[in-house]
Amino acid sequence: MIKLYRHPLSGHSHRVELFLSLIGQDHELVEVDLLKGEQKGDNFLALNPFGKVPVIDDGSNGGPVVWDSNAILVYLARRYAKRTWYPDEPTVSAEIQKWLSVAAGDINNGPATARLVTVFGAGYDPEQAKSIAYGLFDVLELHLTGRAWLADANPTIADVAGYSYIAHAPEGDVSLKPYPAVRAWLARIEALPGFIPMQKTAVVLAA
Ligand SMILES: N[C@@H](CCC(=O)N[C@@H](CS)C(=O)NCC(=O)O)C(=O)O
Repeated sequence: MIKLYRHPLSGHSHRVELFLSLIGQDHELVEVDLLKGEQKGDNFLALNPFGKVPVIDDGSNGGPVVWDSNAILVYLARRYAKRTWYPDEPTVSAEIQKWLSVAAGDINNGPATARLVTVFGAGYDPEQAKSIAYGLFDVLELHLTGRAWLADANPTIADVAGYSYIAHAPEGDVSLKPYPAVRAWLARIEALPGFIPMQKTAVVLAA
């Protein structure tokens, strides 16, 4: 069975857990205690030299260890999912890659970083993170107006990669209220069979 090393409040971990659930793939969750620094211990560094969750170990199915949430989505989609989650037509796969890059860029530097400050007290500049988040949401709102999914006519791994930190942006004091098309897209993901939410945190500032 696939082992998923994760932390319950990590959006990067949640996107992988969400995808495993959406495609109905059996897996075992292995908790990594980030607050105690377990991710920087020798055992975990042997899995991911960057010392970050998520990581999957698919060794029991003859597969690899994969770190990086987006790389894991690509692996799982190609190996276990229906083709529609990651079609290989050049135009669609380029569209998907654009949004995976946005997930690793502005989503990470915007809503994810703003939430790191409010929820975990991380020492980043909250105003800079919020400004990146609102800039991103302005673009997303336009992109999702008149479109159901980010990259194709069906949901793809681009939507999965985008979901967790955008849905939890209010925990970082970033409001989703001005963005009805973004909220409708989140609701469409939440209505998919197999959807599982990420645990909410105690610190929730703006709705
Ligand atoms: N690019 C990585 C980022 C993963 C990441 O930032 N993980 C955070 C949790 S959300 C982590 O493990 N942080 C612990 C640390 O940096 O010590 C991915 O997409 O998987």
